Amino acid sequence: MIKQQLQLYFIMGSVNTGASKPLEVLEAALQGGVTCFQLREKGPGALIGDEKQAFAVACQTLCRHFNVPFIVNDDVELAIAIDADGVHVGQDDEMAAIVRDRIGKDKILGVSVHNESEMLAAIEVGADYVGMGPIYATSSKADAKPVSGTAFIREMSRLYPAMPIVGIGGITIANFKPVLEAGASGVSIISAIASTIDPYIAARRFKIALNKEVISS
Ligand code: 3NM
Repeated sequence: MIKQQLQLYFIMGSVNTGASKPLEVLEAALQGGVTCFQLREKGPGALIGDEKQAFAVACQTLCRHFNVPFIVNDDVELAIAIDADGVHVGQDDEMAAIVRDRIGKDKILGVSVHNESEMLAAIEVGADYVGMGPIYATSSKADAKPVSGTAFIREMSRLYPAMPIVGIGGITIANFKPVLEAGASGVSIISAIASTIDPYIAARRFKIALNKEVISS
C-alpha cells in the first residue's frame, strides 16, 4: 500500500509555485495523478502561524478529495492539530522516535536518511518510508547535502528490502528512471511539478512514464 502511495510523491510549499496560486498548483498536480503530497512550508516568505494552518487545511481538503495521503514536513504540532495522515522529518528536525510517540502508530512517518546508521535508526523507530537525496543537483533546498546519485538507494534497498525508499532532489521526467532501477518505490518532486507552466501536464507525464516503468520491470 505505502509503496504504491510513494510512486509519485509531490512536495510543495506556498513559496514553490512562482506566479501560480499554490492551491491551484496542488489541485492540478492531484488531477494529474500524484499519489502522495507533503506540505513543506519552508524558506524565505513561508507562511507561519494561523496562515500556515489555514493553508495546510486547504491542502488537506484537496488531498482528501483525491484520496491522496497528506503529510506535513517537520511541524508535528500542526500535523496533530489538523489530524494529518503523517509527518516527514529530516535528521535535524525533531527526533523521529519522539515524533513516532507523538503521532502514534497509525500515522505515516517518513524520515530522511543519508547513511546506513540513519537508515538503521529509521527502521528502529518504525518509519514507514525513508527519503534519500539529493540524487541530483537541486535549487529547492538551500541546505541540501552534496549530490548522492543513486548508489546509496541501490545499497540500502539491497540490504533492507522491506523499507520503502523515495529518491529526492533534482528529479525530472528525463532522469527519474535510474532512481527506480536502483530500488526506490517512488520519486519525490518539488520543482519539476510545482514550478512548471502546467503542473497538470507535468504530473500526468510523470504518472504515465512511471506506470510504464512498473509494467516493464
Ligand atoms: N530534500 P526539487 S532535496 C526537500 O536531499 C528536499 O533531502 C532533499 O526539490 C534532500 O524536486 C529537496 O525541486 C528538494 O529538486 C527537492
